[in-house]
Amino acid sequence: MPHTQTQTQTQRLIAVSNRVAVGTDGESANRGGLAVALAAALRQSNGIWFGWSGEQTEEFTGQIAFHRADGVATATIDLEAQDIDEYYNGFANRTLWPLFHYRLDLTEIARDFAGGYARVNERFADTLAPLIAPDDLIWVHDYHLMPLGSQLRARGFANRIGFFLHIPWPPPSLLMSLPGHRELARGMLDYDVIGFQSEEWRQAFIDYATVQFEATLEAEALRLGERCTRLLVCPIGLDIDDFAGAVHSMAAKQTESRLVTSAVGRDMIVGVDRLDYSKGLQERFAAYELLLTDHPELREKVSLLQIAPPSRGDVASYRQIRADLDALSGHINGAFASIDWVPIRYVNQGYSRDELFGIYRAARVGLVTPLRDGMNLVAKEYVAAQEPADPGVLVLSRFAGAAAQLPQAVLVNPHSIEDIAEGIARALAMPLAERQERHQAMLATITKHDVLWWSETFMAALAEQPDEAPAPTSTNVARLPDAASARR
Ligand code: ADQ
Repeated sequence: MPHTQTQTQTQRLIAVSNRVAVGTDGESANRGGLAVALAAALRQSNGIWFGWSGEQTEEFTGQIAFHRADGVATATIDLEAQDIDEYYNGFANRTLWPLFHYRLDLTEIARDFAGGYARVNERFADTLAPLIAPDDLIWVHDYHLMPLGSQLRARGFANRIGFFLHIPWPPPSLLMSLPGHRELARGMLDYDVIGFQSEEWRQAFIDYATVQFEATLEAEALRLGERCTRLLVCPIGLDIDDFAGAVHSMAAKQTESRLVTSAVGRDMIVGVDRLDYSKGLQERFAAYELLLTDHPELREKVSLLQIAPPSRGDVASYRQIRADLDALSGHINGAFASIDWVPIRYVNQGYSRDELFGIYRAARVGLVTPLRDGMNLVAKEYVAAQEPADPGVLVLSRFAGAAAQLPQAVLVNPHSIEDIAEGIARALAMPLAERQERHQAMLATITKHDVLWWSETFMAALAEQPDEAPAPTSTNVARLPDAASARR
């Protein structure tokens, strides 16, 4: 049934994501920015967060486990082994993730994967359906659940339903290599609002939908028949107050001073990434090797700390990258180390937010060089952790969504080891006044467009009735810095 009433802030939010990122035992399992932002919106509206528990069950029953964690109601379901293989490890992580990160070479096309993906999205829709009231706002997250909106429409739900894509949307020519691409993309137009991390991903979606479906662009919405989908550029941010609050924590101070003490007279370069082929780690290591080769004066004067906890170990391409990086770091250390200097410290574990803050702060250069990334929060965390009077320099991939918001970083082409090496050398030599100026500008952006701004902006668009939708100059859409003003 169509909405006619004016919507208010009190409408209940149902957030849906593959995993629910708050603990089910009263503890926070993963207090990432997403958890914080959604938790605030969910608490405010007395909402529910629905998703997979992460647990496996013998046979799917659709039984929902309800919990309350940190004041947030969660509803989770268990999946059976075949679902996890075909939907999560299969279509999500072996088909969509590589394809949407422009890695056609790693994209696995398998009918079972597509079938499992459709089945699990139907299971999500069937299980969620009884929880939905007519006025609820539904916010679906990420590439695991793209068809969920159309699955809910097929079950008769006329609620406002929005979708946020955390990763890039690929160019049409890449997407078209996926069997079933039309159905997948067509389903997206059943959402009322789609949020993208950057204008580039939004434009790629428009390019595809206007050609494949003859959808028409009206202001910032795509119209296809009766349905109108608003396309929002809404970059995710940090929980800035919480993150910057780590400056007072004992763990941050201890970690920073431990690193500073161990690196007397040396500049530390830091990388912090999930171990993933999209993060450009092999190229990064090769660039560091080139830096040491071309700049002998930097040997013994710099060190690279790369933190990369393994992820998705069930997928072969992830085991491969791990083996590659072990070999590369061993090779570089073998070639350059001296009795009291190790060029690369490569650490495969996770750290707490406070420890990460201390690590970022001790580093003269933050090296963030993904080959492709929806946003990249590490870039923002590195900037937020710096001491404004003596900040380090962010070296950032042009192909991360974050580059559109942070043109004051030293932007590099992550495919070119020469460009990365030159960027690191520039960062290491940068005078204090320039470092301060660049840092100040980036910090202002990160502070203004934090994670609460992100969720409030999306929620405002979701709650808006179609005839209330603003003209294209709306101020609730991120006005991103002019890329032309970017300094290399
Ligand atoms: P990710 O690909 O996981 O996220 P990213 O945005 O960098 O990438 O987020 C990683 C988070 O994990 C950061 O908050 C970081 O601090 C944390 N992390 C990484 N290594 C860690 C370690 N060793 N110890 C502890 N914490 C660690 C996806 C998309 C991104 C998008 C986000 C959010 O791929 O492009 O920015 O979602 O939308």
